[in-house]
Amino acid sequence: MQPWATTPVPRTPGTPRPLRLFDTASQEVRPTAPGRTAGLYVCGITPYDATHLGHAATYLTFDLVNRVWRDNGIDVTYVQNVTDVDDPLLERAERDGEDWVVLGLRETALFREDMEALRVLPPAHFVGAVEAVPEVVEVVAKLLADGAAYRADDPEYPDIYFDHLATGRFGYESNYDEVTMGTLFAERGGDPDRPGKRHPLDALLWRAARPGEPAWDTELGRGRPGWHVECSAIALNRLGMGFDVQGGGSDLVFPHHEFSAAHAEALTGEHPFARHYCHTGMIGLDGEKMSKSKGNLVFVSRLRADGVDSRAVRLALLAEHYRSDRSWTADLLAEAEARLDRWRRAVALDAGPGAGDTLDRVRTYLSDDLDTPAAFAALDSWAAEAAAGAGDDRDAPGLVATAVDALLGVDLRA
Ligand code: 5CA
Ligand code: ZN
Repeated sequence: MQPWATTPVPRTPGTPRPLRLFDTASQEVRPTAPGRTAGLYVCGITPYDATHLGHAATYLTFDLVNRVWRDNGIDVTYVQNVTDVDDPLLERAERDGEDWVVLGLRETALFREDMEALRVLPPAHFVGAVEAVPEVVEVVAKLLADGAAYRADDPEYPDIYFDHLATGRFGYESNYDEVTMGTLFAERGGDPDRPGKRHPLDALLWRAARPGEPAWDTELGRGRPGWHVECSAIALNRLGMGFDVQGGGSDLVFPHHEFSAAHAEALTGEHPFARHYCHTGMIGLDGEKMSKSKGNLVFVSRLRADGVDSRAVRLALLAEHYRSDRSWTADLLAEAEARLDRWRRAVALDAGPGAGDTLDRVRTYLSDDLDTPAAFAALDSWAAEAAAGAGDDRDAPGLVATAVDALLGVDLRA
C-alpha cells in the first residue's frame, strides 16, 4: 500500500543520546538499536472505523522512537501493517451492508490523512494483510510441514492451528500465567472452545473458507489468514529475525505479540523475533476506556474537522508518559493548546536564554524510555524564561524550534 507523505526532519545541533526503552519481555528499561540501522515494526489499524485518539497515541509514541533513533544518526526501517481482512472488519461491513474492501480502503485513506496531519513519519513499508496473503501462505505451509501447526479435526472446516508449545518458550513475551493467558485469549479474538483444536490456547493460522466470507485459493486450500501470523510474515520478510522493536498498544501484549513471536520463532528456529516488545498505555475518555460498545470514541478526523490544531492533539497525547493508561479530557486539550501557544510565542522572540542545556535535557529525558513529561517541563521552563525577557542568545529560539520539530514532531513556526 501507499504510505502517507513524509515531512522533513531537521538536524538538531548538540549531542544525541542513545535510546533506552522498557521491554515487556524482560520487564526492564534496556538500551535499543545497537547498530547503524534499526528495524521498527508497529502493529497497524484494522480499518473498519476512523482513527481514534488511542490509535493516534500509539503511533505518536513510536514516532518518537523513530525520531530519537534518527537523531542518533541511525537509519530506521519502519514497517506497519493494515489488517484489511479480519473478523471485526467483515462484521462491520456486514452490519452496514457495505463491501468490506470499500470499507477498508476508505478507512485506510482516512488514517493516512490523520497520520499526515499529526506529522507522524511514514513507514517505509505499509503492508495490507490482503497483499501479504502469499507471504502468510508460505509461513503456514512451512509450519505445517515442520509439525508446528496442524489441521483442526473438522472435515467441513479444516482450519489450521499453531501448536503454542512448538517453541518451548511460550509466554516469554507477555510473562503471563496460564490462567491470565486463557482469559485474555478468549477476550481478544481467540477461540478457546473451538472443537477440533488440540489445546484451547492454540491460535488460528489459516481459516478455511466459510460461505459468504472472502477467501483465497492457495496451496493450503481455500481460506484466509489468521491475525497473528499476518504480523509475523510481514515483519519477518522485511526486517528479518531479531529486529529492534515490535510495538503496539498494551492490548496486544497477549495473545497477539506472544503468537507473532512464537510463529516466527517456530518457523526459523531462531530467537528472538524482536529484541524489544514495547507497549503503550490505553487512552480513555474522561476516565472511561474508549470503546466502540460505550460509543465514546474521539476521532482524530472529527477534531480536525472541528478546527482543532493537530499540534495540540500531539502535545496532549504525549503530555503524560506513554506507558500510563490515561484519559482524553477537554482540560488536557486546553492545556496542550496553551502550551503550544507559549512555545510558539517563545520561539518567535528575537532572543532567549542559551538553548544548549535545554536541548541536552530534552534529549536525556526522551532517551530515558521517552520521558515526555520531563522533556515538556524542560521546554516549559525555557519558554517561561524567554517570555520573561531572560537571556540574549539570538540563536536560542531557532535552536529550540528545530529541536521541537525534529525530536517531538511539532513545527512551532508554521
Ligand atoms: N490491526 C491490529 C494490530 S495488527 C489492531 O490491533 N488494530 S486496531 O485498529 O485495533 O489498533 C491499532 C493500534 O492502536 C494497535 O497498536 C492497538 O494496540 C492500538 N490501540 C487500540 N486502542 C487503543 C487505545 N485505546 N489506546 C492506545 N492504543 C490503542
Ligand atoms: Zn499486529
